[in-house]
Amino acid sequence: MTSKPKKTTQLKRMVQRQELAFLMEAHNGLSAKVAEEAGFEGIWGSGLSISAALGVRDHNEASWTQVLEVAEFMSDATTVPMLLDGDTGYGDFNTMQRVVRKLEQRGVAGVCIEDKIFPKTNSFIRGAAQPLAAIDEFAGKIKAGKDAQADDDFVIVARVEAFIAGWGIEEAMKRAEAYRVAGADAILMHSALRSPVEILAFLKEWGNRLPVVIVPTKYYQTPTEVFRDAGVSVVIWANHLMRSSLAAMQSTAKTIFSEQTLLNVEEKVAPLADVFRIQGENELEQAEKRYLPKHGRSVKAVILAASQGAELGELTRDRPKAMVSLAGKPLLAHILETYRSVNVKELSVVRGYKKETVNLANVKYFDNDAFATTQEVSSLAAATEALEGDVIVSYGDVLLKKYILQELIDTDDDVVVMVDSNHAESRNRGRNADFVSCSEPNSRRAYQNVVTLKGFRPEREDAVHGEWMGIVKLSPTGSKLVREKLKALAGEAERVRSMKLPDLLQLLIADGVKVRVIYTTGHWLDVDSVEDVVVGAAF
Ligand code: SPV
Ligand code: MG
Repeated sequence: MTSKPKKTTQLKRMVQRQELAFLMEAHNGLSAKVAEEAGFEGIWGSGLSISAALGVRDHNEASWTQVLEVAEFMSDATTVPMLLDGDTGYGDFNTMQRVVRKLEQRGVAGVCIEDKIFPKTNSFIRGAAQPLAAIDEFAGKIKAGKDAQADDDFVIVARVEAFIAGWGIEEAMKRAEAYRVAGADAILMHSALRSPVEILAFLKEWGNRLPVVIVPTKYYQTPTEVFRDAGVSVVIWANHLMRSSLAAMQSTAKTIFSEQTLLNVEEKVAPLADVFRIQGENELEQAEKRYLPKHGRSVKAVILAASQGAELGELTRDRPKAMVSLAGKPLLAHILETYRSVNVKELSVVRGYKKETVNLANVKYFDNDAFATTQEVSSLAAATEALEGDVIVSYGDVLLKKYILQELIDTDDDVVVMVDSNHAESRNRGRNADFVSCSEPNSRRAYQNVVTLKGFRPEREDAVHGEWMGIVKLSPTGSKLVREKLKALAGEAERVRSMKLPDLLQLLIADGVKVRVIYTTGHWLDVDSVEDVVVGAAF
């Protein structure tokens, strides 16, 4: 493995090479990681974005050591170099020297300073009213910075604000040249116009004296090819991660505020799994395996997929229902994917009808060869070996949203079932659903209490509290209870033959086992008609 050059060297090469380079704005560790993951070779630690993310103005309201803290998080979070927006250097030449040393210590590859007066304000706010630093004073600051750096490759970019302040090309040229002579590694020429005329005029006159960096926030309509042809070295996309996250946060906050529920937001925000991935949770998990004494539990799944599903007609002539294609892949593949997305990796499938067609990879298979004359409990019994530890048992024809699995994973109770309290629709469709009665109906109170399952198919209509969703989670104790029950039933082959999972759960309840209920509404789909296959494809 060839190791990457140090960050300072990477940045210096980006600035100096012929090929155009891009820096993407970031303002904290997360956005820095996002920029690197997207493929950017380097990061712009934007003063505007960092201050906005901190909830303050781009007016040196955050102290430079506070900016330094943020820069350190960004630098630690990434392997690509960062050019930090150092505003005016936060003081005189002396402060600048301290800033450079501190940035080097924190792994920042370079700093850009602008020729304004401390405290500065953003270039797009009253630009023409902003005073510029005296040229010789600013040149002294650059020289001091270059003298302070311990690493030869640390980059100091001098930013010229002449155009911003309403001065012309002559002043811009004079300043750029003075800063070059003072030792700057590159010139950032800024412009607030909507066209690149000032920038192109400068580039033409400047030639190749030093690499030129630009920030096309206002003249964003210019094709990048124009910058490339004009000999620009680095383009900075200066604030677009901050602005895109602001827009997303505003929309999410508004929706949750007005709707008082997360239902319409959950599927639109980044999944928690992605948050954990970008945080490197995986790495910690590996480290825990190496350094911590063995503990912790992983959840497994057993999926019952033995039946043909004759109600799907032609679709299940040559394969079981679980292998019917939905949006380009088998129903079972969607189910396995959902399990894997919540880190349930040990997956067992019980097959029966046309078992040779149930052949997805990385799954442990159990067979119920008597599928034609038996029911679910016989299939479950075939997988007794997998009923060990924390196990979720579900059907090969039930699609679930992953938060439902996550919710089950997070429970500690011995036997837990999911119940959809919005069962009216199933009733309307006259489906053969597993209606249940619970210790209390779904309500605010139900969220505070532990609701338990009283039983299936209650006789009285008003005792129906919902529909069992065909999913049950067992703790290690719950798994043991089920194994023991299956063993006890082993001698009663005739009885077991016709038993479905609800019958087994009913037996446990009769034994005094508390079956915990978690209520939900929707977000699952029992595929038991051709129409469901169509709906499922969009699920
Ligand atoms: C920043 O991103 O903070 C900059 C660029 O300095 S600009 O906002 O264009 O001044
Ligand atoms: Mg700035």
